[in-house]
Amino acid sequence: MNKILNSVSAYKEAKKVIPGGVNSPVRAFKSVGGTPIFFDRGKGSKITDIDNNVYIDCVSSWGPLIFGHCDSNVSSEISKAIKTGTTFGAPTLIETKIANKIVDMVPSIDKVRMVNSGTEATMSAIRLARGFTKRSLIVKFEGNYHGHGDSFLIKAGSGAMTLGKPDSLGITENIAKDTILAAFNDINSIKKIFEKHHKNIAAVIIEPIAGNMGLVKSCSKFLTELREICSKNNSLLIFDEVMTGFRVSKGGAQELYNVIPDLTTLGKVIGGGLPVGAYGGKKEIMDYVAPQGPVYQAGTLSGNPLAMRAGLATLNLLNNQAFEKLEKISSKIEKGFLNSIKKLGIDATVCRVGSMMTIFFTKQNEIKSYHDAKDCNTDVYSRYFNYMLNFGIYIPPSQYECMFFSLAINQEDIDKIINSNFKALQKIKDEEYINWYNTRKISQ
Ligand code: KE4
Repeated sequence: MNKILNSVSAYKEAKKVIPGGVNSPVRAFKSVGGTPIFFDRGKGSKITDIDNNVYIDCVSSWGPLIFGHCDSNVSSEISKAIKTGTTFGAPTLIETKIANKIVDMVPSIDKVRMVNSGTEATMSAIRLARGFTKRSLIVKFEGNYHGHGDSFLIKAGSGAMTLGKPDSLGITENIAKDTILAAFNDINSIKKIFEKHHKNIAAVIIEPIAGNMGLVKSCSKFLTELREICSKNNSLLIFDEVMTGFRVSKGGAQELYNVIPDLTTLGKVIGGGLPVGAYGGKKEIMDYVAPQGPVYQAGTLSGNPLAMRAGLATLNLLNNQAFEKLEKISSKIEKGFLNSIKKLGIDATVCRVGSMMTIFFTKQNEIKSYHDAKDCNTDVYSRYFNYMLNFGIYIPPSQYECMFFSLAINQEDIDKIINSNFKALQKIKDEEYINWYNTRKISQ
């Protein structure tokens, strides 16, 4: 067992001055138990905790670190900004450069505004949608997470789902009434909502590949039909690609599915590990954003050269070869997981798109909805998580999150991840046998 005494004492100290001892709830290990691990350093595919335990990182800081920790190209760009100035609160050339890069890479984006987080991007996108359409209602999907903006914390995924509280205190009735919930992958639930509210719906926001209830793909026709319904009703379709943008392909999920939204929100990879978000879309919509148009949005550090240099360095490295390599890494891991599940006869399934993957502990063959995900066995997941942690593999501390593989993962790492998964599943199988045997003994 890994010694984590320093994390234990660090957590005690942190809780005295930080709510829950963490700066984001999902880091608190609430659904997997035990003390959250405090990390000290990372390099490539490895991260080291403050007790000097080394792990292969399959979280990548929840997605941003597609090239792994301390990538030399990204680091050298960051060091340039440190010497020339990290922020001016005024326009710089690099902002136009990264904007042009995003316009080139993302099919739906003619113009883009940089912000500082995915939450800022999604909050701004729905304000823009309401301003552009002069309508108030927003439709979101159960289990989708779009950051912690008031309008979104209704049956949200990610940390809200992990903590078993899909809603949040502090959201007023007035705010909640303008958010309507639909069922993911259920086009009839959308049709019913539009039949009732059609002229009042400003936008539908969706994770085109859901990553916040674990990984749940959109069924092939679902996004196409959603696009048609929004167009027919003059409601905007917003793809929240904070997780999938520049992650599942150069052009994100919209490129994979060939469905073009009106607005796209971005984050994570776009900042190369520094705080960056963005929202963009069709020129006629984006021109509504201040100071060009009447929809206000602003930010002291939006587009700061430090973060832009890290982001642009990352995007410039994301070529076809990078995605081919990432696909090879990810498919090998997926295959290894599936072989072990089959060999051991474990009730589990794996869902993967590109370098995003989730192992679900369930008897279901496929997870297609929020309710499918909710029916998974989170107790088994928490035991699995702790076994993997002790074998030196860091995966998300929640069944309702995704693994994110980085390009820094090598063949030795892949072998270790697959072997550790086999050992962890073997332990679960042994536990199940022991439980079955003890139950049988009691019943005699
Ligand atoms: P941030 O505000 O955390 O940068 O982005 C919010 C957000 C928006 N949209 C999607 C699809 C997202 O996945 C996120 C944030 N993702 C979570 C992980 N599920 C961030 C981790 C955390 O909350 O600590």
